[in-house]
Amino acid sequence: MVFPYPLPLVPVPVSATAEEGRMPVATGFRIAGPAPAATQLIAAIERRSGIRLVEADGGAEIVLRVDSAVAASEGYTLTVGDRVEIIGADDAGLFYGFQTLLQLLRQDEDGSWGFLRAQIADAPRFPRRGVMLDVARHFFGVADVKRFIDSTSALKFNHLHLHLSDDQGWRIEIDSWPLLTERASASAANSDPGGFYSKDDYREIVDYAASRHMIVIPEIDLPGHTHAIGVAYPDLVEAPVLGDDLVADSARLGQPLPVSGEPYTGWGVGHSSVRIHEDRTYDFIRDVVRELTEMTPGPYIHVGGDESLGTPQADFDLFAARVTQIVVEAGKTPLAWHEMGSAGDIAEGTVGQYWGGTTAEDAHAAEAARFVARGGALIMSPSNAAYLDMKYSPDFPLGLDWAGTIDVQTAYDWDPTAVLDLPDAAILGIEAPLWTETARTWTDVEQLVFPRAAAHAEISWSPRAAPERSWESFRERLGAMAPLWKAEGISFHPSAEVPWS
Ligand code: TNX
Repeated sequence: MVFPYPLPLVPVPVSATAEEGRMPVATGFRIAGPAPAATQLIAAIERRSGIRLVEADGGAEIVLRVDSAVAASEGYTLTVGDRVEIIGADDAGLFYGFQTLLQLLRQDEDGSWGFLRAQIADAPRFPRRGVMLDVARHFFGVADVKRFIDSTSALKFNHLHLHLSDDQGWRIEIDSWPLLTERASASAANSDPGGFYSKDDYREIVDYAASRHMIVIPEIDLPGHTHAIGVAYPDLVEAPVLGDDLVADSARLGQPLPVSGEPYTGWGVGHSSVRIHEDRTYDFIRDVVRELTEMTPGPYIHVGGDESLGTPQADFDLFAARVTQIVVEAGKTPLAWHEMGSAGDIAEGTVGQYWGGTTAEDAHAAEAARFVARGGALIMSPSNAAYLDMKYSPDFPLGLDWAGTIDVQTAYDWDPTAVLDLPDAAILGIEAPLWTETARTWTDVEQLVFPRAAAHAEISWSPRAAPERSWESFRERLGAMAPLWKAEGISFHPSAEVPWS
């Protein structure tokens, strides 16, 4: 049988032709290809179906190889006929090719398994396809982060941004400033338990991510979102700014106000700032950036810059210039939330992360444009479409709603190059951030992330002109992901917008 068109693939490939019938697959079938792709595919097929393939040098039914001529970087071709052949343009392309193959693995009514026959040629629209996990508001350990890497790399995401510090806690061991983790890591939002990554933990995450072709971007949020730094080192920060909004919101939510030197467990923002005019502040930042650089093979260090309402504007601008320069001097590319574009002289090449709406306010658009004027580029995270922590609907039990509610269709129906009035080449791609004020458990995280991250994956991978690149097709194909996600134990939210199979 021909699988009812469209083929059940997310993100949808550049080109895909369904062919008649299935190629049966059973235990003992042979697979030939380079490590680690072959072993990763064997493990994934077994998790999904219980079928155990064996590695073989010749005569294999499934052949994997790399040939840079087949597609652009990260691309691949995949043929399922009487055998399977996947050719990656590079190792990442091979990895994405077998993720597509896993989506073609289906069980028949009689219980037997097969790959849907198809011919596919594929490559990504954007080089930067990211997700963010906020481990500061609520902490999630190495095993959870590995799960996150598995489930998002399967959707062809290739960057993992870890939000490692915020008012509520500091999450990464820094040898030269040991009190950060000794004193400021045990706390979290809602007075839940905190935690931190040792350097070995962090390296384990980086290595695991690399084996799934994901680059880790560490973020230390500065100069605001820094209350926890003051719990460890009081002389690095200013006294909390208790603005009217913070006082009113805290009373409404029944949350405490920040108190100097004590852990903060509420969700209010904009009350904390490092001291902008002290040399010791920059000694601290240089040390942290140096140690992060030593354990981060990827090109970026994210220095935050969002919602620094506790920092006077002139001080903020001065700080933005200095902190981005420190990252450049450490040999990395600075990344910052778009507000840092208010400063005239952020370091050249700094990349901005835009979190305004899909209809940009003038001030946000001007700040974003500044990164491009300084030779940098942008990553798009519009909060009313890409934020994974907004509620799906007003009555959804998890999430916030300050940027609106984001159902699956809203997560899908926007275009990264249509938000700002900038050349398409200035947009590196997108990132879908998960802030975790309301996500207290890993199940909470997965409910918010899935299925919306699949929409963001298609926006960042699939060309706008790809056949089937439409909401009507997407919701059908997304529904067909249910058996895969169930086999992987992913607690996705079964939104009523999607016909789940
Ligand atoms: C805004 S937008 C934040 C975070 C919060 C989030 C909650 C931005 C860069 N910062 O501090 O966690 O809203 O949705």
